Amino acid sequence: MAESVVLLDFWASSFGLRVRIAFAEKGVEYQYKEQDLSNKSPLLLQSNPIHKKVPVLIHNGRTICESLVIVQYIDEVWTEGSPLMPKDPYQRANARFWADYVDKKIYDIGSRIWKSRGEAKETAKKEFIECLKLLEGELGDKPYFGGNTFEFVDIALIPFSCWFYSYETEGNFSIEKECPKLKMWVKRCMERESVSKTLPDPHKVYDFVGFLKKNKYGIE
Ligand code: GS8
Repeated sequence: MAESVVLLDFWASSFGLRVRIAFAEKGVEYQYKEQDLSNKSPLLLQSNPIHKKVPVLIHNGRTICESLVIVQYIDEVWTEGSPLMPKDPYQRANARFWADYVDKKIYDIGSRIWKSRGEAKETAKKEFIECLKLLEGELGDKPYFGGNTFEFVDIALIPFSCWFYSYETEGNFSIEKECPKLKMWVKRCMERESVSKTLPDPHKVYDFVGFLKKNKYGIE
């Protein structure tokens, strides 16, 4: 029986982009089903009844939710190509720690930059730069978070880079100036086809941020 691999996703979702990059790294073909998050489909609601969020992977009729869980699942099921998780248990635990750090911080703080004003915006911006500096410290002088190979933490973080332009423009700061090594890492990752062909144009994301501000949050 032919395999059925279906991804429920939304084009600008950094979480969904992780899954798309993981599939590109593995060279796995899948059916992409764009979701309308303002009017969720019965398929999405049935597939992720707990969180009702994308991404959702439906593999041979069985659903897997949560982007980092899905990336690890992909790595375990499609073993061809280079592994996405480090081999060594300590390195693997460390990778999970930093991916979890990205999850707990970047999206929420980044969103606060463009959703807030005045003092709150300044606080969010400061917190965001602090997070990036910590991540830059973990990267150190390595080409990737995974050392010489593009791995789990790289996949967890790189999708947010297409939102960086929005955070910088809304917050009036420069990631290149604050965290030059992290910016170099973004450029290095963009040299990979799995990343450059998957990530949307940062200007398109910025337009989307403008749309959300106006239509969803009522802020100018
Ligand atoms: C987060 C997914 C998420 O926030 C993961 O998969 O890693 N921890 C989860 N998905 C958003 C789209 S990206 O902003 C989503 O589906 N939102 C719909 C909603 O909140 O109603």
